Amino acid sequence: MTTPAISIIPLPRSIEFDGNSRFELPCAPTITGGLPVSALACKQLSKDTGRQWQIADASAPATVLLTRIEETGLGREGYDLDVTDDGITIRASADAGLFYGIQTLGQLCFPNEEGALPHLRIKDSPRFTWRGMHLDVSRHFFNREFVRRYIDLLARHKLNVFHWHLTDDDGWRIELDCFPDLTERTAWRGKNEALPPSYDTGDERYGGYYSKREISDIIEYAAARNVMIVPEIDVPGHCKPVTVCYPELLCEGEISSFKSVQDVSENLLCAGRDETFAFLAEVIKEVAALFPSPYIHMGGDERPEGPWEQCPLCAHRIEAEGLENIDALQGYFMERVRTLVADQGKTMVGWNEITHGEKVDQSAIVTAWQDPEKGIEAARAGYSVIMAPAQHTYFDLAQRDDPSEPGLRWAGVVTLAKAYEWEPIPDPELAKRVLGIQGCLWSETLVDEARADYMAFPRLCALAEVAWTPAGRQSFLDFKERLVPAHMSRLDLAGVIEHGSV
Ligand code: TNX
Repeated sequence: MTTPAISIIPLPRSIEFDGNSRFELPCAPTITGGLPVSALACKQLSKDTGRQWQIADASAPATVLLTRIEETGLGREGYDLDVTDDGITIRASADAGLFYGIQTLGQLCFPNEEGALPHLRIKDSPRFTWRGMHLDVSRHFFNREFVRRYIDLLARHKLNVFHWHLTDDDGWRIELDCFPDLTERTAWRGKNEALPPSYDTGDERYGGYYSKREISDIIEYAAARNVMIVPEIDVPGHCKPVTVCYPELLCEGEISSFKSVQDVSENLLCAGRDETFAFLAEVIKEVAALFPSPYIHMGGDERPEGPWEQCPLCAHRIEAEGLENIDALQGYFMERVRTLVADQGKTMVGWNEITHGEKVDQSAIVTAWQDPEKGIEAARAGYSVIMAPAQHTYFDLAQRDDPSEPGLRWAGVVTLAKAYEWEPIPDPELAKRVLGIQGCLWSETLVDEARADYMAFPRLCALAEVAWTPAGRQSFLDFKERLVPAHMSRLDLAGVIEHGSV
């Protein structure tokens, strides 16, 4: 018997073929059971296969039967999928599993020239519970249609977290009733705007933001696809819009000459002023009410040196709180922020610098970005960790050595092989602290949607397989065979405008 060519990404936990028989897809396939997943499935499968999928009426036998069963032994995101002479059955214990079964079915159906599926049985469930992708919408703005397509593409790759980097020095993108100035004034940059021009967008007025209504719609769109949205409000650095609107939150003293890594001045909130925390309490309260996710990302990365070191108010805070040094002040700041998040019944996530000064409670979650060692350190210190080492997961970095290749290079070049070949749990003893992995798409160089796609794909496909497939089943060579041409044609179909090297 020859193994039929099927190209599923991410590769399922197990696939068994049953002889050489095949099941012919009818011209108008039907789905039964599993509402509301089945309605979405009909839409997606019709688009992907060019056939008219419909919800079956109960009297006729259906092409696909979706069943919720008590226990599959595969968790809430797991499913099993059977193709026999009688048709296709997908079983799962929750909608998430049914949805993922449908994604796999979609890949069995396209590309598929014969219009027939081999008899098989797939048993599948994810390796990690946190399978994320991030998007920076501040350095360049991406409209809601792009964000929806991005979420759809995440879901098709069985990724389940969208980390939405909503605020940074180059634009505030989330509408808040408590501080409407933030979007009215600093969602825009340009020659005559509150924020100066940056990242090649020149003198013209450039920017945009999402209204609360639009955000709620996107949350709903994501939830239907088993994607949780974790919003990020990045503090205390990366806060230029905040300090433009509310300069009273800046440190005292001569601070304008201090610059952040990205060469931005006056983007750091003062740790000595109580007003800073009063401001953050209101912001966090409104963000917590808007997003159903139990997590809020509060940043904590890349605090520029200088302002806190020379600020009399920060010096006073250090003394009053008995803090040892500036690192401890940073820890103090993020721990106070964590408490504000916890007051809203949520858990704070932060970039690995939140461990500086050893003040932040271990209930916070750490996104380890600088290198894998940072993740190991945080896990050893008792934090749950999301592994996002730039060397493997930063898709804003160039994907080839070629100097003409777009993208940053501060952590080297992230080839497709590097995005695929890495182990998120370098030390088995820390396994239970590693919640999962995440890719990041920072947008300094993402001048438009085509460029964003070019940087994200196909590296995102590699990330998805590292996040989902058991380590022992991963093989870069095999992945590439599934990627080209089959999966690349799916990316085209899903609207990916341009893609990077394979
Ligand atoms: C570091 S990752 C940053 C971002 C940049 C990114 C560019 C992190 C927490 N901070 O502000 O956009 O590098 O790769």
